[in-house]
Amino acid sequence: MSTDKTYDVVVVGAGFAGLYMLHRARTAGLSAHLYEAGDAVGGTWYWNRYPGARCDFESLDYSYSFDETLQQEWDWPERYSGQKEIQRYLEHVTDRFGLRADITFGTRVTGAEFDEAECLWTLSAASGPLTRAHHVVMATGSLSTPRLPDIPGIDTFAGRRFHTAAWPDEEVDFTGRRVAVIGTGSSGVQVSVEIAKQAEHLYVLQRTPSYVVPALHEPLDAETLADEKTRYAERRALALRAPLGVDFATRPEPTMSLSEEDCRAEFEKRWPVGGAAILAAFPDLIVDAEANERLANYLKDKVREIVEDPRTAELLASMDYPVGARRLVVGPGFHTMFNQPNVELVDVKGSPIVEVTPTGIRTADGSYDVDDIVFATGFDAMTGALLAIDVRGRGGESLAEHWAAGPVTYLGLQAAAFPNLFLITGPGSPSVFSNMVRSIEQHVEFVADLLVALRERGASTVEPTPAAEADWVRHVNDVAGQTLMLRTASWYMGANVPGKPRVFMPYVGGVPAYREICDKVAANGYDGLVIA
Ligand code: NA7
Repeated sequence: MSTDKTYDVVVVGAGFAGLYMLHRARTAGLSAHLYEAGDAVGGTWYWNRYPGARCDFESLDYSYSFDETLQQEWDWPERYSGQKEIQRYLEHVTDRFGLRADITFGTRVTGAEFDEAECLWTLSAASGPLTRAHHVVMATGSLSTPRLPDIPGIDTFAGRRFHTAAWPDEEVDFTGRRVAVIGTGSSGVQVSVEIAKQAEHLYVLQRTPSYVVPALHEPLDAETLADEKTRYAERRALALRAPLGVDFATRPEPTMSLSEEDCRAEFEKRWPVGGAAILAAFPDLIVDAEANERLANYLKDKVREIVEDPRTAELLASMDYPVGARRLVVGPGFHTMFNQPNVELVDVKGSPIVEVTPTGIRTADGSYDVDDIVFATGFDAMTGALLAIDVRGRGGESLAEHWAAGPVTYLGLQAAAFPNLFLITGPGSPSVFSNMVRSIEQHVEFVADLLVALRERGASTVEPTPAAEADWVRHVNDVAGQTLMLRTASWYMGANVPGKPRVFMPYVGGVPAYREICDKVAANGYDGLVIA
C-alpha cells in the first residue's frame, strides 16, 4: 500500500462509531478513509456472534437518530435485536450513505505516529505504512479486546474452545455435548441460555454472581412499529434528557421517601418490562446505598422465587455489591434455565479454578470433564484496543507511557500531547455507562464540528492542555465517588485485568450532563483545547 495519499481524517474501526464518523467527515467536505480489522462492518456486532448475542437496549433506542429518513425506513423486527439484525442494519447504513468505497477491510491498524514538523499522522499495519492523515479518530470500541484468563493448562485442552467475542463464522452445534461456560457477565448469561437448549450437560462456572433481569423479547409487529415511529421525535428527545440515554420514565421521588411496599410495587411493575428500566425506577438508586439495597433485595428474592434448588438459588443470589456497580445483566431465561436437569451451577468463587486439563476443568474441590469450553471471560475494557496500537504523539511519547498510571483524557475525547487524535467512547466519556449509540452520536458530532472549526480558523492542530486533562480526570473521579460505583471491583476500573492500573474509567454523571459540558466547551471557543 502506498503512503502517497494524505487524508484529512482517518477513522479506525467500522462499528457504530466509525461509520458515523466517516459519514460526518465526508458530509463536512473532508477527505476521509476508514480501516477495519474485520472483513465486514459491525465492530462489536461483527465479532460477538455467539448464540444468544443480543443488545440489552431496545433497538428503537439503540440505533442512529441523525437521519429521520433512515429511522423511518428501517423496520426492526424485534424489540431487542440480536447480533445478526444489528449487523444487517449497519450493512444497510453503510450502503445507504455510500460509505463502503472509503473503507478498507481486513486491515488492522497497529501503529499511529505523529510527525510534529509536518503535523501529520502516519498510520501503519503489521505489513508496513498504510497512509497519512491530518486527523485520526480511534473508533476502536470499548469492549473489543477479548480476554482469556491466565488459567494454567488452557492450551492443553483437547476439546473445542471458544471465546464469546471471537466466535467462529459457522454455526456451532452443542447437541449431545458436555459444555462448560466460564463467566456469568452479559455474554456468559446469554450464551448459556442458548447452549442449555442443546447440550447434554452444561456447567455454568460462576465466580461473581450478576444481578440478572428479564427483557421483553417480542417481535415488533407492523402496527406497533408504525405507532412507535410516529412518536420517534419525542422518544429521541426524551432519550437526550435521560441519564442513560434511554427514557425509562424515572419516578421523580427519592426511593426512601416511599414505603418499602410502594417501592416493591414499582419494581414489580418494571420487572416484566425488563431491561435497565428497573435500575432507573427512581433517580437515586445508584447513589443512595439504602435505596439500592431495596432493589438488590427485590432482585435476590426474584432469584429465590424462580430457581427451584435452594443451594443453586442462594449462589445465584449471593451478590455482595450494589446493583448497577457492575453491569446489570439483561438475561431472560437465565434463572429458569437452572431448573433444567442438564444444567448445573459451579461455584468457582468458593472453589476456584485450578487448571484446565486435556479433558476439562479442575477446581479446588472437583473435576469437570467436558467436550467444549466457552470462555465468556470479558474484555480489556476501554483501553485495551487503544493500547494495542502503538500510538505516538509529541516527542515520540506513546499512549501507553502517557497512560502508565491509568488512562487520562479530556472529555474522554483527546489526550494531551496527542494532537489531532480523537477517541470515540474513550475512557472518561459516558460510553459503557450509557446507551452507546447516543454517546457515539454526541462524540462524533462534537469531533466533526471541531474539525470544521479548525478548518475555518485555518488551524492545523488541536490538543488539550495538561491542566484541562487533569481537571477532567479529577471530575470523572469525583462524580464516580458520589455514586455507589466504587464499592466493588469491576472492569469499569480495570480490575479484571491483572496489572492494569485501577482507575475508574467511564463518566457516570449521565449523558445530558456530559453533553451540556461539551456544548459549553464548544460555545466558549473550545475551552481546555489549544488550537494552533
Ligand atoms: P464481563 O462482564 O467482564 O464478564 C466476564 C465474566 O467472566 C465474569 O463473570 C468474570 O468473573 C468471569 N471470569 C473472568 N475470568 C475468570 C476466571 N479466571 N475464573 C472464573 N470466572 C472468570 O464480560 P461480558 O463479555 O460478559 O460482558 C461485557 C459487556 O459486554 C457487558 O457488560 C455488556 O456491556 C456487553 P469475575 O467478575 O471476574 O469474578
